[in-house]
Amino acid sequence: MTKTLHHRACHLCEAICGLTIETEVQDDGSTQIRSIKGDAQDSFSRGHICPKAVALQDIQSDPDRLRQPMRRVGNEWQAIEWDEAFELVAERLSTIQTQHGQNAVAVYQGNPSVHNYGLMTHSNYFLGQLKTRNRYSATSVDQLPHHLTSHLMYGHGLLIPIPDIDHTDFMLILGGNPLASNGSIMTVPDVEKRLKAIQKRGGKLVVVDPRRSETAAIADQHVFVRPGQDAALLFGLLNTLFEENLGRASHLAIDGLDEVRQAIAGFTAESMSAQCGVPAQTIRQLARDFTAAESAVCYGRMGVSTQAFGTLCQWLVQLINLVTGNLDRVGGVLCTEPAVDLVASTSGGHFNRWQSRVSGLPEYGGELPVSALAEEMLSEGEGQVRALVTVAGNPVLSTPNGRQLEQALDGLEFMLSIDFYINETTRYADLILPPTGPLEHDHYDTTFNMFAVRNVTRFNEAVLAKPAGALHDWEIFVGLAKAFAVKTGVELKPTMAPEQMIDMGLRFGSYGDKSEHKLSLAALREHPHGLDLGALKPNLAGRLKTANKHIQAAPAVIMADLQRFAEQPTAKADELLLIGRRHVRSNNSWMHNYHRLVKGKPRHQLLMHPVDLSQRGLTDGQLVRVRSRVGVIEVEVAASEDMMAGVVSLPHGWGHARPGVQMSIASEQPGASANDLTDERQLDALSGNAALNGVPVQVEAA
Ligand SMILES: Nc1nc2c(c(=O)[nH]1)N[C@H]1C(S)=C(S)[C@@H](COP(=O)(O)OP(=O)(O)OC[C@H]3O[C@@H](n4cnc5c(=O)[nH]c(N)nc54)[C@H](O)[C@@H]3O)O[C@H]1N2
Ligand SMILES: Nc1nc2c(c(=O)[nH]1)N[C@H]1C(S)=C(S)[C@@H](COP(=O)(O)OP(=O)(O)OC[C@H]3O[C@@H](n4cnc5c(=O)[nH]c(N)nc54)[C@H](O)[C@@H]3O)O[C@H]1N2
Ligand code: SF4
Ligand SMILES: [Mo]
Repeated sequence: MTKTLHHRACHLCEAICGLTIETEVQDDGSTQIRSIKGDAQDSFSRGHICPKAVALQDIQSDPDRLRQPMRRVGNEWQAIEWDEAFELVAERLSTIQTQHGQNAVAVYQGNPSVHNYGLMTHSNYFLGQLKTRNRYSATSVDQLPHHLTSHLMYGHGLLIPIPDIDHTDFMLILGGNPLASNGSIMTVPDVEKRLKAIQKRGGKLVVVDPRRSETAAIADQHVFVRPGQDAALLFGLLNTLFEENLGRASHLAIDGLDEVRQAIAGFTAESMSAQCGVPAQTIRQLARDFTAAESAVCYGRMGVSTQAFGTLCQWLVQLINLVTGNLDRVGGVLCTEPAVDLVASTSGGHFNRWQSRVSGLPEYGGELPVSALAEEMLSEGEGQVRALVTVAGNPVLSTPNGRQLEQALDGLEFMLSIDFYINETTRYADLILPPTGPLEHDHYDTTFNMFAVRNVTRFNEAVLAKPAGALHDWEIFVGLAKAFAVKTGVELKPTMAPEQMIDMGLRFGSYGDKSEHKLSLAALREHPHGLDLGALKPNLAGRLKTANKHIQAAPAVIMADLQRFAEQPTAKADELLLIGRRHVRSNNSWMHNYHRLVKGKPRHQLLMHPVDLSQRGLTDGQLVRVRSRVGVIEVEVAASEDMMAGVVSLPHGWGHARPGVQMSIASEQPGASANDLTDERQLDALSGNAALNGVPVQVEAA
């Protein structure tokens, strides 16, 4: 029996750890995975691995994973051939568009899309042909405020400054829990060691979070904040920096800073304190500590982008780094210089060129906010959405008011899902096209090298051969594109394989043919543990894509949003506010079907402070009913001293008890969906991003 060692980056989350995977050919000719370990020879991840990567073998062997196209006939699923499937899609979608217009077909792309390079290179080969304005993705339940802020301030939505975690002396984290998430818009394998290294070199870690998270637990200081009110805290911080003259000059050309200073003059630490629940003295001291450090990073992630003032938060984060001289500075925040550079090779994006039909929400980069998707299906009239294509997503569990979306999906004329599970969303599809599994295709990270804390690059071959009759995601898109082009009489430009595109990206990039590195696909194949291209360096002046090559500190649409902030209604004292959380053994909605990840005590409970429990006569472990404007769920409650009083925490991605879901292990421990409570009308109105955090709820005994 032949054993082989493979080196492979893990692309389940943003950390892109190197793995060493041992396979063995069996007597019957099949190949089995023997072990999955961290790759100590990857200089970036240094052997780090988490439990999700070990479960890659479970994804591979999962009997519930689809391996051929499935067509729904009534409540039955029937296998069909690929060509027949492509023909069916082309026929149904072209007919619907002919009858009702191009916008009658909507598209939703989920999170794994950006982790799968073939999806990145080829999804638009087909989806672009649909020419619909109803494009949606997980971006608007996640990081949209980051893109919008970078687009407005730096001229490109992907030009996002990354914490220089390995060199900083002070790290202020708001709304991120990297010990559970392994870092986000900060690709940082081995994050716990890197955070502790800050402390070892005499630096400080401060976490702002309504829950004493795993990251807060190792921090030097943890500050509780009222959910959804980080903007108030950040205004107080920035105001203190101005008022106490704590700023440091920047080498960058900046427009609009005086305008900002004047506009926020009234937002003092004292006036912001009640709103965010942080004492004014704490806010002022935080500003002083931040500037006293030789270098410092302010980093705000998921928890602060998915709230009512998410874009203001991300803008304020940028300004705090900028005003203290930490933007584009070693030990502060720096932009990457990736080997395949989407900032250099694409335009800066656009915002609010058109709006959603029903609620008038703004597009960003050609996509509309997903909170509008259900109403675009349910509201009759010209332009109503009648068909949907989902790609690597599960919006029923991952977008606000999932129950309303279910109702909308049920009324569609046609739905196609490109996914390998029959889950809470794809069960509504007429047709499911399953791609190869994660170890069956090769990998180059087009997305997360852009956000890594070092400049790194790595190409890896598939670990397992593509099974006979299977197609990769990109091949599915090529098949769909061809069938659709024939049906609609469009002449399709030829395409090439993803790896050839990467080869071109590498060779034309700044480490390519014209550089000393001479990077190409062939060169990367010789370095299966990845290549380190060095620490991040100051480079922003040369990378800015604004018209006058200056940083725009006071973009007009952001300045206009200050009014909305100032006018927000004061919160009711007695209401509980719902927030979310992640766990290292869970991955959004789709990794609950692997025994090794879900075994042990349940992790989907509602966390609640003991005082809030006793006030309601509730006890630890009991079943409770949680109610919001849009819905009600039942879930077990767990008492937790780590919660801020008045705040409850529920992880998203659970709620697998829906009929028709074919995920046997996930269904045994279904949990409840946080997004049966989140509200599609609660938005960061500026960007249209969903405000998933800070949702008012009531909790009572079930
Ligand atoms: N309340 C609340 N809601 C949230 C969040 C929260 O914190 N709280 N987080 C939000 C965030 S940050 C995100 S990113 C979204 C995620 O939301 P989504 O992206 O909608 O959902 P996922 O759970 O990531 O589902 C991924 C799907 O892709 C499939 N899949 C996996 N790999 C592949 C592949 O290679 N190819 C194809 N074709 N399919 C694949 C899986 O089977 C699964 O069905 O959820 C958001 N929703
Ligand atoms: N294990 C695991 N890793 C993952 C994922 C996963 O599902 N599981 N998902 C991946 C994805 S798609 C993403 S986007 C990233 C996200 O990665 P992170 O941004 O690190 O997200 P979370 O781990 O959800 O941490 C968000 C924190 O925000 C806090 N929070 C909630 N509301 C507020 C608020 O109003 N203010 C403040 N200051 N804090 C608040 C929560 O308590 C929580 O601790 O993780 C990625 N990595
Ligand atoms: S942290 Fe875990 S899931 Fe993320 S890349 Fe590393 S091994 Fe994979
Ligand atoms: Mo995400």
